[in-house]
Amino acid sequence: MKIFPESNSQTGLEIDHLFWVITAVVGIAFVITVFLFIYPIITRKRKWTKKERYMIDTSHKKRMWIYAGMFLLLMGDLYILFTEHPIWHSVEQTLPEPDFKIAIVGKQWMWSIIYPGPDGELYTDDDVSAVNELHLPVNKVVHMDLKALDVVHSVFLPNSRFKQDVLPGRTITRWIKLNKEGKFPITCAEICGIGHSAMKGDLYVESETKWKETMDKIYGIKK
Ligand SMILES: [Cu+2]
Repeated sequence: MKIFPESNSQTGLEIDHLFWVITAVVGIAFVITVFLFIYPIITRKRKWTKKERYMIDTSHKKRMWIYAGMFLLLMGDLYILFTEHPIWHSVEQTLPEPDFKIAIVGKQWMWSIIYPGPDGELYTDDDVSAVNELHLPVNKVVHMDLKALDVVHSVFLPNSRFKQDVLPGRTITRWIKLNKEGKFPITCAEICGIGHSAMKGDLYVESETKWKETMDKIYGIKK
């Protein structure tokens, strides 16, 4: 059964793995909890008119069951914490050296992609902007300066499991490294007005040679 869209990054696969870890741990806790609620009801022999007490007695032996449950829950939470922390750290708290830098600006209702131009530097005179069309090289670290012009938007690359809110007046730099060539969707994941659902773009992940040709085309360089 396929639940997630095809992944195009290593980070994406790690996040998927994390999803299943959390689902399993929380799922087991859920099943045990529901069982503990329902089992006494269906095996109950006393009259329904009698008021029930939570605990019949508070002996040490009975309390041990409560402590055991709390301990298991704590272990489950710690397991999730230690599994997710390295992924969180690499996604959110590190910024590896970039091979390429671009800026994505969200506005009602489109994505403006700013390429650095032939000099490779963003925010210089030769920058070139495109609408809803993002071309990135495969297996390269890309830094993205994410911004919004008018209201809050959210850059969502479902295949990369990447989502970042963008706010007017603020530049958020995130990194991404894609390992699969192809065409993937870019969408907005924050209700941003009447045209929100139409705020879509295309992400093209290309081999280095193909990508360089595309860049030359976008920059208007004839060979
Ligand atoms: Cu939007």
